[in-house]
Amino acid sequence: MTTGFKITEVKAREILDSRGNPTVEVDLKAGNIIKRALIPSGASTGSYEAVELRDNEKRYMGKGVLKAVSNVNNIIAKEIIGMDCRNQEEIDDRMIELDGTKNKSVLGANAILGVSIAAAKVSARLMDIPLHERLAQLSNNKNEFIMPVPQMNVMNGGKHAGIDNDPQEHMLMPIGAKSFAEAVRMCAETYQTLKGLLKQKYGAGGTNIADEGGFAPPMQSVEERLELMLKAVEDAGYAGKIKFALDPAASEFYRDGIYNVRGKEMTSLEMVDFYKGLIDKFGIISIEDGFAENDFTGFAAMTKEVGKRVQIVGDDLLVTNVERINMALDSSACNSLLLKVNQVGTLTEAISAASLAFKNNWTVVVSHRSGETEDPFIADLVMGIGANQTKFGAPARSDRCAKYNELMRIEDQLGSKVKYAKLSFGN
Ligand code: 2PG
Ligand code: MG
Repeated sequence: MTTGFKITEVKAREILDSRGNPTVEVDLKAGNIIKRALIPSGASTGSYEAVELRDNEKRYMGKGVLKAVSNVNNIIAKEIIGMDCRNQEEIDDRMIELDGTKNKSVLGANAILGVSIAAAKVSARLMDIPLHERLAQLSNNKNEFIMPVPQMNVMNGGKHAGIDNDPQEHMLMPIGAKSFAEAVRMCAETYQTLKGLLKQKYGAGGTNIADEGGFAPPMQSVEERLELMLKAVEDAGYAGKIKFALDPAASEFYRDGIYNVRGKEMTSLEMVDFYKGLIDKFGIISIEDGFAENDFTGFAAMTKEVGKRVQIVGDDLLVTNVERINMALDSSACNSLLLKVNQVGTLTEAISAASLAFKNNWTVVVSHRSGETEDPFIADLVMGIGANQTKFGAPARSDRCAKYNELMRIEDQLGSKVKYAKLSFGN
């Protein structure tokens, strides 16, 4: 190994995320380069996710992450210092071994992931290549780079807006854009148009926003939200060019075999009909977590009914985990993976999850968490692995825009060589 690639310092600290809760950041040094990774945090988390270690003590209402910080500084650092920062798999394996559990409950996925991502960033810089190129190397992606189609969450409900028994995300998908910058503009204009419509209808209070920057007006149903979104798209001049996606996050309103959507109780099969109605009426082309995390039967029924024309995405269902993806493949439960690195806790494992999805002709959507930071890492990740779709929240608030801005920079730097993704569904 050239000594210039040897990891010489690893240092974690506690910082705040976009919700004002503590999270972990890690600085890692090799050669003369120090890079930093900031870790996001979910609210509607799946029960099969890797463990986000919290202190459960008085400070920060139990949400402190000093144990995770100490695990990086006192346990992981000792093992990792001296390793070659280019050996991503070895670094990640070493941490997995050190933790020794299936769900990273000893050291914490938040501790481990910080080191994993920081190592990838430092290696890219030392190899003198852009981060997205380095991530393409790590994921063995030899295709041309393609700009992704974003799913932008402009109307928030459910846990992210503090409403019970309510679908969570109502998103714009600008499939008719010619470039990523144009996709961002189309969605940002629609977002501002929607803001105007909400202000007219409810006054200033109607434009309050929730965790991911989308509006959380006092509306009673998904239909009402989608209707206003449709009007905003038309008023902004993008009819037909922007389609819709939903993430109901259905585990949050499922109990004892019954889904409760704002007081309306439905079985899995009734939910399939409910979604089919929305798909036809509003031009929805993607539905994530339309069913609860263990309702493989509901997911499979939905995929069978509409899976040829609609993207059926597994989030809590799959938790970026190869074992869960294999279960979904066995039961034909979905046709798309939502990829969240902190659900599994290392870059290497997240890349394996994406590879398995691609190998089975699924699509992959690279996603933020509802609690985010200013780290734009996932923008490089979507380019690197060639996922073609992102989910980064509304085109508002710096924690969300950091990712859109990073992708616009990458597009600008790649110039005319880079094309905007054409999706295989929804056209
Ligand atoms: C989701 C995510 C991100 P959270 O359900 O897809 O939008 O929410 O990070 O709260 O799990
Ligand atoms: Mg989700």
